[in-house]
Amino acid sequence: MKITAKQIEGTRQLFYAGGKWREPASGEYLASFDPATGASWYEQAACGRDDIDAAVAAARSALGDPAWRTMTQADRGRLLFRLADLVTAHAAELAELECRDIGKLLKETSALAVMMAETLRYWGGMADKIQGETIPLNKPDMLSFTRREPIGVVAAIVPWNSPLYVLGDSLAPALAIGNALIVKPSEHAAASALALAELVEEAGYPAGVYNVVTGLGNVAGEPLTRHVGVDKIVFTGGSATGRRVAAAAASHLVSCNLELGGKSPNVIFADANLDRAESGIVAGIFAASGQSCVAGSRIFVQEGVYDEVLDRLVAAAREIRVGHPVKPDTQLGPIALKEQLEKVERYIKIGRHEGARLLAGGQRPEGHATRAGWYFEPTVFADVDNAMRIAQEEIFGPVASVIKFSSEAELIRLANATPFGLAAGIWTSDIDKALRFAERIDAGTVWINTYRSLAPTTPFGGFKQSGYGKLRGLEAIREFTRTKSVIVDYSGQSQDPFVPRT
Ligand code: TXE
Repeated sequence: MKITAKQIEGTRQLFYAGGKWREPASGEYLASFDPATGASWYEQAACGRDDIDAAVAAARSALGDPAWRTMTQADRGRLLFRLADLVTAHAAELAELECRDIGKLLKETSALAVMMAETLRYWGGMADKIQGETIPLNKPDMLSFTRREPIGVVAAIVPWNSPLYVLGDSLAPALAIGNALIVKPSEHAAASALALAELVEEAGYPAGVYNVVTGLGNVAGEPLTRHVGVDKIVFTGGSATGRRVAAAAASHLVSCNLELGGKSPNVIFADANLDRAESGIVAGIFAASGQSCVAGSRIFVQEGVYDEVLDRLVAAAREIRVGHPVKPDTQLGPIALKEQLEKVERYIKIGRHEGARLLAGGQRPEGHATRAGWYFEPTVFADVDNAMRIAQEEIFGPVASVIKFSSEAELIRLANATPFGLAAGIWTSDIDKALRFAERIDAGTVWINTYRSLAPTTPFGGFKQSGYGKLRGLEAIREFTRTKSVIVDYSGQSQDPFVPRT
């Protein structure tokens, strides 16, 4: 791989379309910053409308290329297995690139690269099992059958928080099914999508099946979502941008998937195993510095154990080792972007102003190792009211808002009182209570006595303002195919032209 952290440092990276590395038409490049130091470390092409046109033309031509169009489903599966093996072989380099780009712990980016390869293998196995149905008609000597066809050109707009892993959720089904893909990675985290282009090429994909356009959201992303040559959009990112993407999709009547933010409840009942619950709560809000769409940022604690859980959580927050993301003993790395760090700081002021009790963190840490980068201490707000902004709005940082509740009915009411509906967690030893919660909560994913457990086999996507459409699992087949119904009359008789064949 040529695109490794060492090799791209200080360089300009071109964009990738039609199997070629290209200069952006603007001739301009954008700096990418290393959150651990705050310094620029490479530059990416600032793509615009002309470059998007080129990428769409390349993808459309791949769809017509017999090497891709007539490739058997089994062979498309084999290609995905080959790509999965290459990702596995280069997981360390991919992990290092992402760690530099977004400051996520190297051990987490390493795990995510391996998980992305697993997603590719899941869809590699699926490729030759995607099939239509034969449907009986209420007529003799007639039948209908369905074909599941690729939709065409899929645009995947990817955020900065888990770029490679999120990309895998679109890439794997899109290519298993025979679509062509254009990736627009975040301007803050493009390196892994670019590096992947080398592996896609090495795996043997025809040119134009995988393309990467880099640059700003409104300059490169928006024209891509409005392009009439794009047949499907998969967007993962913030809710405000999600609304713009949905409007762009509507402008040329194509469907889109929106995987947006959340304000997920993570609930501890008094009968929970508190040791397990504590680690699940910490995993939910402090892992990845809280920059996760499924972050369990509203922590509901039942009154009988409220003080004990608060003590545990505050002690755990204070013990978390904040430091450089490459160091193996670091538990919390920097925030990925300066703007994001400033957003977190704004919410600390808001929380204080709203009257929540700040029990831990709330500021940038002291100390030499973390002075230069965009670090923030694990933060706990107690006595939060669910109506406060720190309980309603996505902060996307290591900030826990702890809310007390008494009864199950009150909990369901409060937990559902949010515009979002992405995920939810519950900690209890009472299976009846857990299942009642799973049924009544408005969330696309519910975790019982676990949190942040993800699998390529299990549909994922939010309710309410967390978006729509499902990635992962069998449900994703629908998202990346179009169904064609074929009706056949094998009676050998002419039909009455004036009576519909109902
Ligand atoms: O995301 P954006 P940002 C949330 C989180 C964060 C907030 C803003 O709360 O603080 O969103 O983050 C591209 N047309 N999440 O500004 O803007 C952009 O270039 C087409 C939650 O970084 O949503 C990038 O590739 N594309 C989330 C991608 O959209 C556009 C993960 C996401 O950027 C565009 C990240 C446009 N008009 C942030 N504008 C999650 N669901 O996990 C931007 N983009």
